Amino acid sequence: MLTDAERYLFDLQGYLLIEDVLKPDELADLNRVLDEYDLWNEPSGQDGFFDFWRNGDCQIAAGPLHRFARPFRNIVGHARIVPYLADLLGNQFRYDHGQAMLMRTGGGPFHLHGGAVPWEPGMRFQVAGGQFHCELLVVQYALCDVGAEDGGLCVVPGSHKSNFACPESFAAFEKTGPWLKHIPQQAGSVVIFTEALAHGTLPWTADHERRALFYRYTPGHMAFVGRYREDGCEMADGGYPQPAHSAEGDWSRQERRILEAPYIWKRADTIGQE
Ligand SMILES: O=C(O)CCC(=O)C(=O)O
Repeated sequence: MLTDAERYLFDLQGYLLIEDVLKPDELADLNRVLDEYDLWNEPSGQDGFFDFWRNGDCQIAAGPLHRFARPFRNIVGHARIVPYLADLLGNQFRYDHGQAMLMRTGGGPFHLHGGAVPWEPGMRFQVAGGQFHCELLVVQYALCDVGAEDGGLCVVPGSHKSNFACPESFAAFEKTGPWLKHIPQQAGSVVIFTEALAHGTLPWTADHERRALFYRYTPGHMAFVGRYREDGCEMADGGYPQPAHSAEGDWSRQERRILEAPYIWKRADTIGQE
C-alpha cells in the first residue's frame, strides 16, 4: 500500500522515488553478474540476450531480465515493491518485460516519450473511486549512484495528465527549462513511474558507468509487448514471460503468478495467497 503522502505524490507527479530498496548484498550480486555478462561485448541477438538495443557506442539495453541469473529474478517480485505494484496496477498485476541499461560517458540522449497525449492504449494513467488504474508501469532500479549532474532518467512531472502534446523541441531537448526534472538516485533506490509520464534520458556525463534495471508491469489482463521475442522468432507458448523460460525453474509460487500470461477470466490475485 502506498502511504497517503506517496499516493498524493504519485498522482501529482506520475512517479515516486523510493530509497534503500536493494540491500548492499543484493546490489553487489546484481553488479557482479552484470560484470560477468560483459554486455558491451555481447553480440546483439544472441539467444540469451535476444532483447538487445544499442543507441550509439555508449548506451545499450539488454534483456529479458526474467531470463537473467537468479539475482535479477529475485527482484521480479521484490517484497518492498510488490505492495506498490498491487496498489498501482491492481491485485492481479503481472510482469511484462524488462531490460538492463548501461551507459558510458557520452551516452544518450534519448528523447522524451510517453505523455498523456496522444492517447496511447496500454499506457494509460487513471484514478477512479480513489484507486489507481495504471497500465504500463516501470520500476527502475539504480545499480549505481546518479548525481545531480550525471544525466540519465528525466521526466516532466505531471505530464501523465497533460491535455496537449509535448512540443517537439521539448521532446528533443532542444529547449529545456524548469518543466524538465532529472532524478538523482542513490545506488539501490527505485523510481516507479507510469509510462504515461513524459520521460527520457539525458546524456550520461559521469565518469562511472550508468547501470539501471527496468522491470515493467501491467494489470493482469493486459500485455504490452505481446509476443515477447522481438527478434521475430516464434515461441510455442505465445512468447509471454513464463516461469519455464528460466532454465533453473526455481521460481516461488508468488513469482510464478507474477509471470503468468495475461488474461482476465477467473484470474487469481497475484498477492495475498501462498
Ligand atoms: O531511465 C532512462 O534513461 C529512461 C528510460 C526510458 O526511457 C523508458 O523506460 O522508457
